[in-house]
Amino acid sequence: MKRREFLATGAATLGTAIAGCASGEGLGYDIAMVSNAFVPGNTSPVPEDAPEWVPSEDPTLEVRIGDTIIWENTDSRIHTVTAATVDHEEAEAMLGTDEGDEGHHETGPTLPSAGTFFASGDFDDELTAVESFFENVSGGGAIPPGKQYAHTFHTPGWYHYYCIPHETAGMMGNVHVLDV
Ligand SMILES: [Cu+2]
Repeated sequence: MKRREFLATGAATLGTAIAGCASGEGLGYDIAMVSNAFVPGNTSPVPEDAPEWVPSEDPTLEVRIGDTIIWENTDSRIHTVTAATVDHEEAEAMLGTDEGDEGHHETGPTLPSAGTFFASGDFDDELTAVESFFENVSGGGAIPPGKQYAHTFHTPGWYHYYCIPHETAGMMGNVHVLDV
């Protein structure tokens, strides 16, 4: 086909790569994992009434209850998807990033409720996820290049997540699950 037609088709394909409907069509994922960043297919601004701990500068994907988000590692290095919790300060101490990190939150991130933690590797909590990454327990939650991680959100609210080895480089993002 002609180059112009090809470009038009490419744009249409990109347009379908939004949360909740990406599976099996378009790019096949909602959030790309690139060098030191999460890149959602589309981002929403963080409103002023969001909790104080939600970093407004991080890319924010808005979804609805029951939506599944698919992250894909489109990079050549490994990454993780790890939700930040009330234990985040302790996790940063383990990561050695607790000093000089302006990105996080005097109050500490809190998930909408207990049982809503998520992480590649399916660990039970944030500290276990970080520990397992460094001790390489069952792969440590690392997502190799070309692989995906998916999570379905059942509880409305704000979620903040990061990549364990690249948080200091600013590899962080937010998910806002709308109550609809
Ligand atoms: Cu990373």
